[in-house]
Amino acid sequence: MRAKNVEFDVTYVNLREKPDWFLEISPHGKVPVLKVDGEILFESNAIAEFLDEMVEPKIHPADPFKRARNRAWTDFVPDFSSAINGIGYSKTREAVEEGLEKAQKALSRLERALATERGNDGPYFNGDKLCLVDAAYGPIFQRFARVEKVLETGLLKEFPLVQAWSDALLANETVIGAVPDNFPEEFEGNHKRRETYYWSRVQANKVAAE
Ligand SMILES: N[C@@H](CCC(=O)N[C@@H](CS)C(=O)NCC(=O)O)C(=O)O
Repeated sequence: MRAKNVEFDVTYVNLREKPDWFLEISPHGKVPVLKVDGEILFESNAIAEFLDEMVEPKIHPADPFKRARNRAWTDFVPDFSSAINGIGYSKTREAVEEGLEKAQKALSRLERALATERGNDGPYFNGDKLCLVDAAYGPIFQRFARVEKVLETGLLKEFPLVQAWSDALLANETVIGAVPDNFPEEFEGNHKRRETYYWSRVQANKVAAE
């Protein structure tokens, strides 16, 4: 919606204590849910495509082949996010190492996609403009960047096209503005509850800095 300059209100939901009104409107009990003109829509990709159909300028490709392949790469998001989030959610250094191996497989697929799909220098998935694939991957890179700042795995170094894509997304105002002001605290709180290795390193760094 930021990419489309649409006016909207956001209600953040505590997913550990889902309110009744939310459970009534969200068929899977998950966020995001979009309410527009009294109608309820759910599932990120369905919402994103709906918005792209309804509000100009379109950011999904006009060419049906390209559009289908864009959808296919957006369908890869759950696998990709599970591989990348696995690193941050690991509870031990050994688990981080295993997570890095899994993530490399997922990243090499994306590296190849960027090399073959685009036919230009980007920096976004389709070229110089943000598209729905970018909107789907942005939050994953954004979260991994916080983890990487602390764990310094160097994971993206082997994947220069993905690295450049991630850099462009992290610098994009639409992506930056997609998280609430208290995102850092929420992010750390989530890792504290999960007792992740990342969180233990954040604590160790704090002690070392004192
Ligand atoms: N396929 C869904 C996945 C949404 C999803 O997993 N949302 C998470 C937060 S990122 C959620 O609401 N989790 C709460 C739960 O599963 O109970 C989409 O893309 O919208």
